[in-house]
Amino acid sequence: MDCIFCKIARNEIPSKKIYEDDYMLAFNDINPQAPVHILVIPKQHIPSLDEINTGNSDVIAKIFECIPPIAASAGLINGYRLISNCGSDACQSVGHLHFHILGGRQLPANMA
Ligand code: DGP
Repeated sequence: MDCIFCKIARNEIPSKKIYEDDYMLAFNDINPQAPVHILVIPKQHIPSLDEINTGNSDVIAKIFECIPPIAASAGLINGYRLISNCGSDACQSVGHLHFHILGGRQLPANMA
């Protein structure tokens, strides 16, 4: 698989890991848009939100269970934003499902 996030999940490309278990990996974004900018990915290759289904939604549930403690461990006591860009209109640039955790400053109210 020539997927950059699969390579990060396999430790073939280095990343600054925040959290890891059998199902997911959280690491710092290479181009942070906020003081805290963490990406959370499933280790299995799921291209985007559009490919979540009954066969892989257990992993998605595990990711969502882990997001609050990951945010808390990053010190995001005043809140954070969770984003997943899906497809070209949303400017998804890496074709491996990922969730951006953004925080550490007041974020703009209008995202569009
Ligand atoms: P998106 O536009 O939603 O597909 O976001 C992809 C994010 O992935 C973008 O914020 C930059 C980040 N990214 C791309 N390549 C790498 C990499 O090799 N390492 C890390 N840590 N982040 C990457």
